[in-house]
Amino acid sequence: MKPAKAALTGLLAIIAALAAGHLVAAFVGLSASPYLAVGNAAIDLTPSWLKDFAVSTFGTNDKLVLLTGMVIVIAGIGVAAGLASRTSPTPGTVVAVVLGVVGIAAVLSRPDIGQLSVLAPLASLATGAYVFRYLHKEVQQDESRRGFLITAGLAVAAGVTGQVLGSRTDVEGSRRAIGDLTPKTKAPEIPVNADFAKDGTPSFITSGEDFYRIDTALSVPRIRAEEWTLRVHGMVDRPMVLTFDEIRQRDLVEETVTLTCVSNEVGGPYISNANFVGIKIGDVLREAGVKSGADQLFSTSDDGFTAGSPLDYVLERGLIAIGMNGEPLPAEHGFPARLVVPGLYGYVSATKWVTDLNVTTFAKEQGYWIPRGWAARAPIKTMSRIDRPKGFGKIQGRTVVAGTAWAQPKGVAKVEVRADGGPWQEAELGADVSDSTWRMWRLELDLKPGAHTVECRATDKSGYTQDQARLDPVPDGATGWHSISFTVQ
Ligand SMILES: Nc1nc2c(c(=O)[nH]1)N[C@H]1C(S)=C(S)[C@@H](COP(=O)(O)O)O[C@H]1N2
Ligand SMILES: [Mo]
Repeated sequence: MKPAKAALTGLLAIIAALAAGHLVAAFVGLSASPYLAVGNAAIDLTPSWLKDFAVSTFGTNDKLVLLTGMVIVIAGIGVAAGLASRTSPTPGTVVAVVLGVVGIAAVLSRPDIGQLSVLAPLASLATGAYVFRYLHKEVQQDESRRGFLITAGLAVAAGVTGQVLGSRTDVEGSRRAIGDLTPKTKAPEIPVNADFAKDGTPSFITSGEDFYRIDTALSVPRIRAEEWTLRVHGMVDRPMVLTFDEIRQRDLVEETVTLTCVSNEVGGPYISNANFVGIKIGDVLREAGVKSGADQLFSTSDDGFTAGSPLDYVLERGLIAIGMNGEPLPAEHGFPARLVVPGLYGYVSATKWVTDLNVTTFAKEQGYWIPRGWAARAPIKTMSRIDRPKGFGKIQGRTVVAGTAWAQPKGVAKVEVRADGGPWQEAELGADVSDSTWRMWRLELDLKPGAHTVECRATDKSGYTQDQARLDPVPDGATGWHSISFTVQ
């Protein structure tokens, strides 16, 4: 057999094998693609000094460098296997089987991949062995041209189809593959009297679908956990790169935290509450060793959004969250990981799809919204909202006023309500779950038929009662008492 034809036989067989694996992986989770699984296993096996070197040398191209290197190695193996099989197809078949087994081992070694995923490297093994023997026979019968063309065509079609199908379902596959996130420290059980949902407050825990969503992303960044990394650098002694697996293998904590958007108007909807699972940023930063003089944690998302958080807040209570309400984060809320810092508005803390943590100073870096007119430092203001009655509603019978109050991280101590400018009356409060969460309240009023206006105001645990002055959300959050007008019939 001519060397060129022998080499091409090996090369095409290996391409066909990878393409078949990629196609099957589109259905069982793209990270099961033998090609990607071997790459990810290589990343995991890489010592962290080499990883840090690759990231600092090639930046975000480090993955491209790795995958290109793998193409060259794999092509080389294919050519060598072909050349070794000039008289008999056995050596090439053995290579196909050995590579298939390596692929299976790579897939099985990944803790984030389900059992079914093994079908992808199995498909590669079978295709590689079959195509190699088929081409080998065609070459010996001098009908190689047709065989080469068919194989190349089918391989390209399978690979492209796998990539298109796979990258579409990709993120959901990656989320599913993660399965349950079991925190070592669970958030305390939410007592039944934490909300007054039947009186019109939101439910204490907001579901992923109901959770408010604010971001600058035109399309939700689609990042798979298997390929995601978080870089920690800047004013630290030991820069680090964390993978999703490294984070989930640490002691996970669960905390109930209420997120709030600075652009929320008085009475507005941009506030929600969830059980977040993750690790303490403080633990990571202490491992990295924060240098003196740093006062800002500057976080960057995959889509380029940035936020700057005061380092003291972050060290005390910041989380790198990978789960929300018992599941991996929903794609819209930052999958695979986001920051959650109780007490800070989202735009200066809650970076979704976070990929980079830079320990720096406020003097040096400005987050996305700061040059656009918003304050660099934005702790959440003590506020409250009336959820029922609805504005301009009509009420039959007794009047129940119910709502929400928040003052993360101080906590809500008291909510008062008044009708028609009369005396303030203290509302009944829902269970005090955590100072990082909202607190629900309700009050029954005895109002005569006719038009009425009710107002509410919260007092936090530091003793501060929220300001009456109506301020716009720009630059650091709205203030003012929420009021609702309605009619009792
Ligand atoms: N990547 C990214 N993260 C982001 C934002 C963004 O625009 N891009 N918006 C922030 C703002 S302003 C808020 S209020 C919170 C909202 O988080 P949520 O959409 O999960 O409720 O995310 C923060 N994180
Ligand atoms: Mo926000």
